[in-house]
Amino acid sequence: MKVDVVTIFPEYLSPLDLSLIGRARAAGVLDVAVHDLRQWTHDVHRTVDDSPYGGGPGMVMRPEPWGEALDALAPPGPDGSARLVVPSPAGVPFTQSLAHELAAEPRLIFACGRYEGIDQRVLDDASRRMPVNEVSLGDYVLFGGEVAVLVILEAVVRLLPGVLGNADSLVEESHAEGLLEAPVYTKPPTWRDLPVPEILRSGDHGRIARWRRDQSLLRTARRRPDLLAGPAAAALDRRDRDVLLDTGFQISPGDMAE
Ligand code: JAH
Repeated sequence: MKVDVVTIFPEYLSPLDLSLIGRARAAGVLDVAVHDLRQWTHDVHRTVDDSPYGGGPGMVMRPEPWGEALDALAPPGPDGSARLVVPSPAGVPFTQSLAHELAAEPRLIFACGRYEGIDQRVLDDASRRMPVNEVSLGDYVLFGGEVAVLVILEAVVRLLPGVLGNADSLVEESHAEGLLEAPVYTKPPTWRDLPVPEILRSGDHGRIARWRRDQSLLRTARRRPDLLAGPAAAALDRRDRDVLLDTGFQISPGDMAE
């Protein structure tokens, strides 16, 4: 996979040289290039922003440098293989499912906005040539898209073949269940007077699996009830429903499988 990142703060992306992403790059699975947007400015002050049409606070990123950057990295014409990803608090939620989609692309371009964001015409123009995804990591506002790109790339790169061992593809499958994971423990059996739940040391794999399922259900009901309101509810069986009902959690009949 080839990845280009365009930013006015290239040094913010230096964590890409470290750890697993650095290892994926060393292994040849991943080729990342970080570009300074200001290389596509022409004025002496290398201006990238201006005041918003219609008024309002802050500044907006001017379209011209972005247009030249995207023309240089994904030239108009045949070879339409790149996909543009733009982190924004106004984007669609970034999910594990979108991470899988992006991991299947040969070429990703990330555009890091700053200030109040990028002139919308940059995305409208790019979308005439390539798929464009404005994505949000959650309902909070950062200074800019750089740290969001690090998060998205970490989620995508660990899915690339040859980056991780199989232990992690199992974690993947259980998250695909749409429930939060049960708590985990390792040695020692008691630590600071806190014992590991006895059942996990019992060797009874059937009871352990049921205990973990119950913990997943109860955690999800308490912490992320939204996950139990949608399609995840359809994957709940009768026993799951009884566990939840015992705790007073309400599931709409329409959300349940029969
Ligand atoms: C802020 C451009 N959902 C996380 C997130 C992603 C991007 C931004 N903020 C939050 C952002 C300012 C300018 C992007």
